[in-house]
Amino acid sequence: MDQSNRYANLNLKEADLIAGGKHLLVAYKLIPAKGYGFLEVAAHVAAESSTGTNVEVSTTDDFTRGVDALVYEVDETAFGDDPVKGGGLFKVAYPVELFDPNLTDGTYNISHMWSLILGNNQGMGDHQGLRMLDFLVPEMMVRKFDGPSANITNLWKVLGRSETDGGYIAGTIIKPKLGLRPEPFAKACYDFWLGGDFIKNDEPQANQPFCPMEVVMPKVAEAMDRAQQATGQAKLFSANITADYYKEMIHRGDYVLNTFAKYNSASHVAFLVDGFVTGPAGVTTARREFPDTFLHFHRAGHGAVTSYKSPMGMDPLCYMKLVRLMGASGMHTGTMGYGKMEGHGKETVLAYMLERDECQGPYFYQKWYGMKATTPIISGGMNALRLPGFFQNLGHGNVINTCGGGSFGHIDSPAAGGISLGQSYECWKTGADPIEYAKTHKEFARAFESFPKDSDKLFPGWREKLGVHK
Ligand code: RUB
Ligand code: MG
Repeated sequence: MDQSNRYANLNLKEADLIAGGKHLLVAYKLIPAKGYGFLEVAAHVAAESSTGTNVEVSTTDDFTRGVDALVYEVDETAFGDDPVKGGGLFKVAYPVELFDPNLTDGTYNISHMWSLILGNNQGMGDHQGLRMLDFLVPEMMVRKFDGPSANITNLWKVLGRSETDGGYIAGTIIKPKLGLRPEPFAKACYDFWLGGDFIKNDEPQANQPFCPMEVVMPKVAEAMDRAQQATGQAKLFSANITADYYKEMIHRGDYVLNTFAKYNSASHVAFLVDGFVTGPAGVTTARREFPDTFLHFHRAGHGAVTSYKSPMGMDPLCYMKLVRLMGASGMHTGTMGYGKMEGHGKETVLAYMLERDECQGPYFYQKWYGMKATTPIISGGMNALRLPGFFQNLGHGNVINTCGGGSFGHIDSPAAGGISLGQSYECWKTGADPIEYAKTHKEFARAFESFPKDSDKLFPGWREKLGVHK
């Protein structure tokens, strides 16, 4: 049934909708299934995502019609006819009345918003692809989401740095991903902390029988204390507290904080939550139960909905916006084409959307009205050689970066790996030529020998220039 006479109004002007502040706007890419018209399917999306279904229902009244979501802009050929990347563009205006304030405190919740704007419409049979490209949240809604309570400024404070421009946080992920028992795990932490700032649990490291949390965490806390004494510097640990049940998550969080508190280091702890698999409920549990602890949003699994390989799901930018609204302190943005995960250089907007108070997205200019920034976390196949190009592309280095292979793959030691990361940042910040810089910075220089494939690609002729003949 073509519902475009009810769920589309192409006379509405976007500028008026934005000025009115009473709608949440969404831009979608659509490939209709064979035999269906573009506007017909777009209108079905608006219906299915608001007041309608695929047929007229007798229970609809005038009030119901007043809160219909409406298609207000259509460009059927915007992206061409490629079966994955192609399709047309349409935009929908959702009245704010459709969204769900909490019973307890009137704040909005992402679970509901997500299921409305990218829920049932994903499974509709009359399209071959429906992907959310961007959305605009009006001020009255932005102000009623939790947003972050902590971010990189809290970590800079612990590290004794400037709280406005504290610079790069050099981190790692304990590798191997699984299979370390408590002693070797804590040793790996200590060895890295001799050279770097921040360690995170790899996302599957939890409470396995070969490395129980209640055995390994005390050892990690003790290793942190020793590393702090050995280096005279503060160190940070992001502990995985992901769990299905909120009480289990809170229990893990309390346990970790109490364990580090024995060394006065509770503020040196962040909580890693696999926010894609726990969903907003898991993230909000951590955000609200532990507002003083940096909430590290790891996004394992997100590719199932954000990959550019799919005509479905949402662009990563939308995911960043959802995560800032939820209140994560830090969020993985990928490496913008410089590491091993899918991505490209123009994705700097993912970081800017998290950090800035106003940011131009691909379709909408989002204002955050003073909501705290979410810190970009750069991770996935990075090392000291890849970082200068990354910083250059992003334009700054006020990020957390975790290099697992890039630290534990350094040929000298994990500490040398950690030092090489900090040197790489200094090299970029001072505008030095990486080869010249390597001549006087041993750990950075040895990164060239540790990752020769990258060296060959990024710095051709490096062997001759650095006198390496092996
Ligand atoms: C990286 C790693 C992280 C991924 C996540 O290990 O284990 O979980 O970076 O990716 P390594 P993303 O540094 O050895 O590659 O940040 O894209 O979500
Ligand atoms: Mg990982």
